[in-house]
Formats: sequence, structure tokens, C-alpha cells
Amino acid sequence: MFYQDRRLFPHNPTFRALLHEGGLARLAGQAMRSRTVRAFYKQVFVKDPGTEDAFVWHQDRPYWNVDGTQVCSTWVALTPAGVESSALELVRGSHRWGRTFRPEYPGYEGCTPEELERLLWRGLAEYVERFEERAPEFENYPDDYEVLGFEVEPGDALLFDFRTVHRSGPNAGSTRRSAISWRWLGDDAVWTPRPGGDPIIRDNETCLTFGDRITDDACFPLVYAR
Ligand SMILES: O=C(O)CCC(=O)C(=O)O
Repeated sequence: MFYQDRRLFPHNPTFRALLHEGGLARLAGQAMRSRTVRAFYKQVFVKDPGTEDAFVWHQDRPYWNVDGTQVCSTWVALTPAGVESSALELVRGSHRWGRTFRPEYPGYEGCTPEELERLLWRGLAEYVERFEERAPEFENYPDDYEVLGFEVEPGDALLFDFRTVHRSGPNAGSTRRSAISWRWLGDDAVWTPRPGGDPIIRDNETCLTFGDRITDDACFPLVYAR
């Protein structure tokens, strides 16, 4: 009941055309103060009514084999949603904390690192053990953290840094909740493949090597340039 798919534009001409329409890359460029914006990947999230699975508090940074200060997502609602029906919630200012929490894998909560590695990909057990801090349940500390939630209509977009803590709760509404996240890379983004990092784009698919500024139009299409 919680469905995800990703890396849609390399294989799907409709999604590829949408990359260049709609102005999302320009908005990302403005928000990141970046002269250029490249597409990393995009991801669809669908939660049917009654879905109890949450995508717990997390940041995108520890999953991804890229780094920098100009990396963001635009989460676009495809259906109306509020927090009770699983719209995204974000913790204000968390991109500036200098903290990176251990990544969590929806549907695999409670698995040991070894089980995660067996079920997902090689190197993951050692990778997750490197993160000492797990994300707290921010909603339980209203004096310390401000949780932002939004009522969204189809076409509304939430734009957030890849270090921003966010989550989507269960869908207690009566209708399907769908959204699509477009992942954007700005001027200072670099390629940082690590054993156990999420193999969204594999190291052997790009001509980039560790620490390179993101170029490689075939893997990371240039969508916006000021
Ligand atoms: O829409 C969701 O359920 C989760 C979205 C999310 O975590 C993201 O876009 O990074």
C-alpha cells in the first residue's frame, strides 16, 4: 500500500519531457542560489488510504552518493493531502544543524544491519553502522523543534534541502495520496560514491570519479542554466 518507483526519466519519455517543463529546476536554482541545476533522479511515492507505514524522520543526504550545499528536492503533490493523509512534514532549520542521522529504510524498520544488507545491497551493514545518531521523534519535543506540515493541492510543490529532516506519516484519509520528488544538483554538488551508499546511480554508470563536480550530461542532465 506504500508504493515507490524511481529513476523514471532515463527510461520514460514522458517523465524526461517533464524535466524540462514546469519550471521546477529554475525554482530549485533560485532557492539554492545556483547558476546551474542538473537532474539527479526522481521518485514517485503512492500511499493508498489506510496505509499504516510511515516513512520515518530522515534526511536524504545519508542515502545519496552526492554531496554539497546545493542539493535539494521538489516534492510535488499529485493529489490533495494534509498531514493526517500523509503529506510531507519537515523540521524547520534542520539543514543547518551539521548533524546527519542514520538512514532508515521504509518497510525494513527493526532489521539488523546484516539483515538490511542481505535484503537490499552489498556494503549496507557497515555503512549504516557508521552513523552514530538516530533521528529522534521530533514531534515529542515541541519546545526544541518546530515541525512544519502543509495542506497541499495537486501541483503544489515543497522545496527542501537534502539535509532537511522530513517524514510522511500513515495515510488515515479516505483517498490515495501520491507525490513525485524531483532531485536537483546545483553548482557545488560533487559525486561521492561510497560502499553501501544507495545505488540509485551506480559508480560504473558515470564517467565521474569520487569528489568530481557533477558534470556528465548523460547521467545528470543539465536542466537549468542562468
Ligand atoms: O512522499 C513520501 O512519502 C516521502 C517523500 C520523501 O521522503 C522525499 O521526497 O524525500
